[in-house]
Amino acid sequence: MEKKFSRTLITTALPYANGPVHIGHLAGVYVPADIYARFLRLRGEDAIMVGGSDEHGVPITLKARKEGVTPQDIVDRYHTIIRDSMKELGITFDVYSRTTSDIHRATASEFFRRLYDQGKFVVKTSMQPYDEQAGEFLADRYVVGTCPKCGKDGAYGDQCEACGSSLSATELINPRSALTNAPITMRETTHWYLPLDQYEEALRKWILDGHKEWKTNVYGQCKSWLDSGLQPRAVSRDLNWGVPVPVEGAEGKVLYVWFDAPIGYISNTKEILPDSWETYWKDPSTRVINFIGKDNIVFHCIVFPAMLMAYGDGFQLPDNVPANEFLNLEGDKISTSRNWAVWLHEYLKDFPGKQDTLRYVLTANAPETKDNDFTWADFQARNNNELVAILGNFINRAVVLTHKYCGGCVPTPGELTDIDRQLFADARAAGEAITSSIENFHFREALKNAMELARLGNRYLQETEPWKVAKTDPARVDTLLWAALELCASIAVAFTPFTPFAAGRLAAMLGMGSMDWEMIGSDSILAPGQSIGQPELLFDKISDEEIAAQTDRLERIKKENVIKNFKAEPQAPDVDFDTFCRSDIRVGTVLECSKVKKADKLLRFLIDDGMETRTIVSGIAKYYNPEDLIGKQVCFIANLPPRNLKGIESRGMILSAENADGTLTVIGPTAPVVPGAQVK
Ligand code: B3M
Ligand code: ZN
Repeated sequence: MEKKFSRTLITTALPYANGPVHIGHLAGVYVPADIYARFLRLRGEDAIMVGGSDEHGVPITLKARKEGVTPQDIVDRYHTIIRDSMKELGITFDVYSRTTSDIHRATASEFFRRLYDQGKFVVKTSMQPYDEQAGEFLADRYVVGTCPKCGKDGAYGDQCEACGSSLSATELINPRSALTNAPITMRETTHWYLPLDQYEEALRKWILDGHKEWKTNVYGQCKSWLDSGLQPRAVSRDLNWGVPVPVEGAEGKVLYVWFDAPIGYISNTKEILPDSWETYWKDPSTRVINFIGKDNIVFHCIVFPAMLMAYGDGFQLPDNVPANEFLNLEGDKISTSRNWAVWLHEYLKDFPGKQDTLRYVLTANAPETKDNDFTWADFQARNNNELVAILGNFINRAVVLTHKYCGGCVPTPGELTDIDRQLFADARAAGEAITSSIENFHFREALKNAMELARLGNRYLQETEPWKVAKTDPARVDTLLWAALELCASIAVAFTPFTPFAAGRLAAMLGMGSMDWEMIGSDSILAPGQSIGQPELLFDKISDEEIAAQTDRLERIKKENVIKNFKAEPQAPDVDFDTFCRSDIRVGTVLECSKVKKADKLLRFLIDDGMETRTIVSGIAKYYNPEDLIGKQVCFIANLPPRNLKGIESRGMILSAENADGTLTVIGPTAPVVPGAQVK
């Protein structure tokens, strides 16, 4: 294929430094970007991958306030966790920087100033919610109140989560500040707006006519934004955390986080290439690829390109924006606030040395065309049945057989037969399929084609049976194992983008020198006579216990969330006092407690009620070990008519409280009392 571009600039969405990164970020952005970058480098292309933490924005200030620390403390903490964990996963950023760096603040500031000086902004004055107590303007999200649509309290100024309506802060009934709970007032404020409407035509042409090859999800979203007409967007905010608006009289105002964040791609490039960064941004023979998640499409395809158009000076627009859909976790949307995620830094602790497994699973199951689900069962199955049983198994067989029959050296091949030639032809075809899939950002398909190499190898050994041939034709064994080892070398190259750690160990085992993408399918990567290393397992099985530890954790989190979100039932209608007093509630001591046969819900109690021994049957067997209740004091209603339950006469009802998750806890006195004491 003719190469149209001289170099590639790969950008990766800047994760907010208000939490660690999770598998959703990885599957959506960082793993595919890294596969792409490693692939281009193996092809000998000039490619750089830039990234960094997005350290501005309201959520960071809120988290800081909640913890009683500064926003800088928050971003320092998470920037370090994010940077280190991505490095450990083998994401090969050429630079991973941050938007609080001096170079970024200067770059973003200059960018704004140039647009300002050239009159590219419109200025608008509007009324915005203000918190008098905190002395701050509030973003819509930080105004709470009663939803005008469904009447539930706790709706946000931008949305009611109870009924799903989109709102604006001024529509809320009894609007209050989420910071201080004080009632809000409205104050006048002035901001700078980028008139996106002025760029609409140019954007339409560039995307709708010029980039029909973009992924349908990306193209479709752009089309629907453009078709509904673009509006001017504010690019400044009233906030004390961010890049100050570099204009006199703009004290207390900062650049909107979505204005400065994409400029981070430019600052990051400057940081590593202070002298040649412009080549990567302004030379038309540079290709720019933005890796992002679907929620960032409008900013990368509409807003940032409009900013670049407004700036001019030769800045190139992205060539492609291969945005991914979302990854869910065990059927539920990943959520930082609900802690419903697999966090990368925790994964690395729980599965040391298993970076490749995560990379593999997230690629095999990447949400490229639709939302996908990560499950621990699938994670285990893909590791054990694919990485171990197919890929690891082929490599291991080839290396073990070489030690057994060829003295641990790459043998010299004899004459090749059809089956040998076919092996290399198939491997070359798989290599070409991997290449074109990666070039088209179809990473799942690329990985499938890479696995095809290992399948080919297993089939080859199965069909040629070197262990049998060894008895009759030792020279032929040399050819067979030579071919198998050459295929192993192809695999080392092909898997470098996907599972770089295993690929590196494999290359070392085979004594390979430098790698080149074109080697895939070649029959002359290895030097005959060269000794190879001892067989080493590239992948280990993941046990049921390891998986259970993860699913138990998720169960626990689910329960915690149910309890956190519990809303008490509204109070029941009043009863008069005399009616209430007719219930005779007593305390009794449990003398005996046992399961009721053939009734898995029921426990049978013998209770000392101060007068006699009373039998009560209660439906709480799921929540207690009967022995644990013996000797405890419980409250029960003493004057209910007897009931027959599974052939036992139950005289009364033991009182329990129902927790948010439906579990029952028996109610008793907080200090011992005499059996038969009345509850009043
Ligand atoms: N930090 C949003 C996000 O993490 C934002 C991306 C910025 S990319 C310039 O979804
Ligand atoms: Zn509502």
